Amino acid sequence: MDDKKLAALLFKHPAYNVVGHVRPDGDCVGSQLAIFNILMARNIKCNIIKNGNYGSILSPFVDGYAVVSDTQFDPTLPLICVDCSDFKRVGVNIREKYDKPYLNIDHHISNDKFADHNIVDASASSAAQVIAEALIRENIDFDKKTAEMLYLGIMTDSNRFAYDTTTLDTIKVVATLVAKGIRVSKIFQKVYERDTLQKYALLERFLRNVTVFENGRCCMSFITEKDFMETGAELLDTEGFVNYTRQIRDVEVGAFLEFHDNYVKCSLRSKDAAWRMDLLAKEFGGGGHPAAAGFIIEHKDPAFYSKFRSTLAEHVKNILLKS
Ligand SMILES: [Mn+2]
Repeated sequence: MDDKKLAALLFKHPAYNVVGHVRPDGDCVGSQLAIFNILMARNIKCNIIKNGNYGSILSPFVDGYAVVSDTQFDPTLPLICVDCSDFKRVGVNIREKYDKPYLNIDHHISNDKFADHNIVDASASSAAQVIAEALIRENIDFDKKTAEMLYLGIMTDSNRFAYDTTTLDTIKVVATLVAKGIRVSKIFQKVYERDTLQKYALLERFLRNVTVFENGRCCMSFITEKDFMETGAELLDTEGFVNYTRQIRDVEVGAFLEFHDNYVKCSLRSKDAAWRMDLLAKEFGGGGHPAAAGFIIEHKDPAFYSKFRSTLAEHVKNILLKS
């Protein structure tokens, strides 16, 4: 961490824009809304920039907040980025309006410290944990609503406290959030128990495409744009699908590919950090964490699925050789 004082940075200006990465997830939204609440409590103006669809899961969290579109924000305000490993992650509309963001709050190991001020902790489960730890460390007062948003970010990014990223520090932070009066079951249900039949129809197709290879160590599956169209499922319904590829017995590495008309989105997960999913993702211009990473490429090559399958097998072989 190069900047230790969140309060000094947050309470310096009268107004801000706050943004997360495109295709916002629970950590993005939780971190943005937490920042919003902290600032509003001090009469500091904060605009949440919407740079993607929140979907039916995250929309209820955002309802009632001042949200501006990524084409209509005021670019003269200092920009706070949350949960972005690099500035590209905020999307082109925001990037073209800023030379350099004001503040970068993140937890990706690949974070390139792209802002004037950077609060980055790669040992944290989530950007929300980075924010929560700073609040606690600096004795910055925050309310129950803020605690709920921080919990949302930590719960979703740690995969419900199942990943190794869930450390003693994570649990300590959560203890403080629970002490604020949050109800963890309420937040859990709001995220994980609101499935639609459309999502299950998409999941059915995904499960049909599951294949295991490389002596049972690797698993892959995919869905296509057509699957979304025919099932009526939404983009964010695939959240968590990749976990099925990893949770098969003996599988070490799982990959999930979404073939859209103009791009392919790939999510990578491994049971152990030693499989370095981040390095594999990097080969395709992506990034992430050692056990959870991903990339998006422009879709040009119809043979990408089989090519990627070979690359994945090769990657796993190379790591086995080194161990
Ligand atoms: Mn995150």
